[in-house]
Amino acid sequence: SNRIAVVPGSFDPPTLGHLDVIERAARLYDTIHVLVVHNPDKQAMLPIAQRLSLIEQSIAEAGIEGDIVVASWSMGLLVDYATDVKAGVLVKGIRSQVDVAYETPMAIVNRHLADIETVFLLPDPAHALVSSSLVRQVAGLGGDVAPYVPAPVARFLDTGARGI
Ligand code: COD
Repeated sequence: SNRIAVVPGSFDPPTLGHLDVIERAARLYDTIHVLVVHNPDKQAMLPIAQRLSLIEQSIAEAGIEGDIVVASWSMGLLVDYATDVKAGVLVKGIRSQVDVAYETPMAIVNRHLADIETVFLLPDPAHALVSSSLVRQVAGLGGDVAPYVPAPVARFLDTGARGI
């Protein structure tokens, strides 16, 4: 259905940019599935279960309303999950030309594979430069990530998640 959307990502860790996309997608669709997907192109920092828990806490603490399912997926194609939950749309954020280049072929393949449309949201300028990889770098070097991430993520990264 076009009233059900999947908002997929690595969310490693979830950032304020992610939360902005989630909040806006929740306003656009009746039900959204925030889906944590393992990205084989990236070296992971947090286990999937930890990312799930941080997203759930962040959504709750930000008071984001709507029918929001948080789940993870490692069983194959992203569109297989979307088809399973009867979602007709994937929602992604586009920060730059780099994101456009990365997302365009995936959007075309996902439409051909399963007739799933991809809807792109432009970021809020306040969060346009925030990325999980930036947060991983700053956290790894002992810097303060509080300006870039929801409070539950900042607390978690502060209290020893850096593997010390
Ligand atoms: N502002 C707005 N949007 C943002 C921001 C920000 N500051 N930061 C990130 N976003 C957006 C990203 O553009 C993306 O849309 C989403 O939030 C998630 O970002 P990440 O970095 O957590 O996740 P990615 O980019 O690693 O994406 C992982 C996916 C699993 C979604 C991606 O790899 C994918 O779609 N894979 C498809 C797997 C598959 O089925 N392959 C076969 C067919 S192509």
